[in-house]
Amino acid sequence: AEPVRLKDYKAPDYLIDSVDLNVKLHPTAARVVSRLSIRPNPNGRPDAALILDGDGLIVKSIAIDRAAPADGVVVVSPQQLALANPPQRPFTLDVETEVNPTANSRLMGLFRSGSAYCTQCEPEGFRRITFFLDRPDVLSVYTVRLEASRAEAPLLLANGNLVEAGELATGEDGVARHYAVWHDPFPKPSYLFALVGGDLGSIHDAFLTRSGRRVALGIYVEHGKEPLAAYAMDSLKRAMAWDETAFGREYDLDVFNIVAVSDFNMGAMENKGLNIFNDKYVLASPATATDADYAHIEAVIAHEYFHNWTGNRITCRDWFQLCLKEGLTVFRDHEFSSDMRSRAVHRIADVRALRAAQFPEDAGPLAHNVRPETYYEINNFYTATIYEKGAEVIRMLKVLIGAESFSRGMDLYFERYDGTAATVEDFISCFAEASGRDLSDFFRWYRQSGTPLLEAASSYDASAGTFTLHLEQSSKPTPGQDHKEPFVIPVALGLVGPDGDLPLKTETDNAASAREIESGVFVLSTPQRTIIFRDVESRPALSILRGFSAPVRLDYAASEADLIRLIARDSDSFTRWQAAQTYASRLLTRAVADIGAGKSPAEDYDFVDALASVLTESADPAYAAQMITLPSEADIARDIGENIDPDAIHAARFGLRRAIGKGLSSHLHTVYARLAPDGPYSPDAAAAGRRALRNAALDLLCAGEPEEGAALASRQFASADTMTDEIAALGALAQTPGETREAALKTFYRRHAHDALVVDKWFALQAMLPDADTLSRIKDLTGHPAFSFANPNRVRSLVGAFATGNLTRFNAADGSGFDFVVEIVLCLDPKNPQVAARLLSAFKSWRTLEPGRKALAEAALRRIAVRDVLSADVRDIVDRSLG
Ligand code: HT7
Ligand code: ZN
Repeated sequence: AEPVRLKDYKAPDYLIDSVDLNVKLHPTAARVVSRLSIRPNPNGRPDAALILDGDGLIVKSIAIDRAAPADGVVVVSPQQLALANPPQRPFTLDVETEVNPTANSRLMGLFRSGSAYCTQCEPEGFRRITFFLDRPDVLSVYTVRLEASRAEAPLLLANGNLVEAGELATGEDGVARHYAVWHDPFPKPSYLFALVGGDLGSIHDAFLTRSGRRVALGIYVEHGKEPLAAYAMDSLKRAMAWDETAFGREYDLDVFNIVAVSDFNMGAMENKGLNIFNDKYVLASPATATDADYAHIEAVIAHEYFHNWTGNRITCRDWFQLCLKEGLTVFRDHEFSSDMRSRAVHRIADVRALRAAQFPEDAGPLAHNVRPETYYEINNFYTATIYEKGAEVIRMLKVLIGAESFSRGMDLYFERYDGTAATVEDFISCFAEASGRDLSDFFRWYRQSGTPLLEAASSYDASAGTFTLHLEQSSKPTPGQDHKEPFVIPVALGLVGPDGDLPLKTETDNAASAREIESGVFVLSTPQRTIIFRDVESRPALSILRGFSAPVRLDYAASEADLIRLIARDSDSFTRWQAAQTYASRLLTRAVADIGAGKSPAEDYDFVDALASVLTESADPAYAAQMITLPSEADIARDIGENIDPDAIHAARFGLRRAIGKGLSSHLHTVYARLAPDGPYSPDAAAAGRRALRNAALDLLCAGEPEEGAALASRQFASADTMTDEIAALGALAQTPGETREAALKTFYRRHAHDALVVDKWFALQAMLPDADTLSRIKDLTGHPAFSFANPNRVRSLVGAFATGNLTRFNAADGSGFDFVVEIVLCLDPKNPQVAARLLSAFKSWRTLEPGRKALAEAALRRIAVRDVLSADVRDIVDRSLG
């Protein structure tokens, strides 16, 4: 098959001004009558054929201008409805189709979750409901009439405002039916269409917009779970208020509804006025959700709400522009969460997530541009590169042009492109105009894939009092891109003396350049640049890439003494944390090499002492928790880069945890005792930070003093009144194989067997155990009554957690982990290709493995590639992974 190419974009030949849908819900034969008001697009090709997209549709009737078309005028197949010579004037097209929601295991189009009916149309699901120009640049006003059995679906929701509802005469089958009509006045692309029908419980509230309009808010959940939606509602109201103050964006409909369902391919969907959510991102109580879950709920609720302006009011011209809505909306949700919580801690968490998910993507065979130029399957482009790197690029833009110009650029974007389907060029042009800067080189961040390497080297001349910094950037080839132009990299930095930050003075005659340097942000837009600082009295420690000012890999050979100084003194909370990570990463990399050479790793007391000071001096427990948490095994693998032996990495990390746990024992015990829960539960950042530090201390104690640690963990497991503390204690106990662990696992299941989302945590924890018998445990768990391959959350928590969160067992030396995941991918593919393909992308770093494992991973991938019948989703991932 040929890929879709950005350069081939053509405006649609026809426009669809309005869509009237009449949907009769039925478990196996839902009827959809659609009336489309179509007209030729003045910007399209005259007399072009009209080809509407379909996917697996059964056609019942067709009319053009309300009359049956003559033979041959309309050619239909399940995948397409074509008019070779459509009227060259406005006309209506009526089509009645039938679909089977119960058989829809792909969870795209109209499907059922439990007994409820719901839809997922992004990116190309609307064509599984009715024939349409299913592309984001066709904007239409929708009116939707829903009809259903009142007993089966007392609730009928669609986009927009409710205009009418009522009872229908009981039919011959004796079923009492009712209807509801929803109208959405805002023209929207088909991917934002949604409907829900079912018997659900709900909570309601209202939001008064800054211009005084009252918006009715509703969250719909399974009956009995209403109290669990309170935090989501609170998050929604805070997000609505924040968007008004931070971005000047007000909500525009009379209602905003959220429906939580348990069968969902992704996190949530921003359908206009009717967001549909994976219930994982709605339901929370202290006893069932961790602090991380609360933070995710807040972030995802906000993210989908923010799409109302960045995605819905201004949408994407085509799917190549996906980052226009996703990167920007992630940027906005990060800003929101930073304002709601600790900005410093949030930045660290975001960078950890970027490095864990996006850096390996950029370094492997699935690397692609933030704005891709070709795709085979758009479903596979909902990636960390589009979302997280897309957000980083916008963050960089803000650093580059300054907050004021950035804010003016955003206002201009909202004003100029409201109601349109825009491009990334349109977006960037607003900032070029607002700042008066030429951003054409900056645009390379959208056109070139791969993570640039920023190399820094420095020298200090004591007699001259100068500190010279040399910066150099380089980028490795990525698929389809052998050569790269230099990126525009804002490098925020400072010089740290024994007592803290030093003033930045430079040796340059150029006033603009001096101003730039003295502001602490240098722009590296050429392959290299040298900066000389003057009046530097003693050798400073370089604090570079403050705030993680650009998504690059940094290579700077800071001395260990400098790192210790930064850990103690850096005024930038990100680089202070980074110094601790860099120090740990060095120790771990050395330890991996030692283990590989059959030697035992050397101990380092300076690092342990530095962490001791963090524990005694840090005022913010959440930040201290980040400081004492070592790089993950995947982080270490990435730092090493090639010839990866996951077992050596695991052993090295365990060794360092044990050394810290032993070395800091008394500090950790003090912290653990000092931060014991007191007072009523609060999900706020301060209380969550205390729990985070206490549990990080417990984890290290368990590594350093297994018996004492296990005793603390057992006590915590027995008495915990929050899920955060309960799962942390279970995780700590699970470090040691044996009776205690198995008993705790059984107890946890017994306590929570009725709650699928908590059972998911139980699956995930077991899937990530480093023990040799983990795979057989997982295989057994696939037969557990709580597990189902039909539910994406279950698959992700068991198989997904194994493939992406268990470095040693997924990459087991005998290839058993690869074989298992391949087997699951093949079995899932016919049922839910989107979930299967996402699982397969866990192989994205296979080329970095040591030769034995690498060969086994390749063989496993080839077993998929040779299959004749594969979904487009899995075919695309396997071909690119091997390409
Ligand atoms: N815009 C949405 C992306 C999405 C999606 C959501 C649920 C199921 C399938 C989906 N395909 C694409 C979610 C978001 O980023 O906000
Ligand atoms: Zn989004």
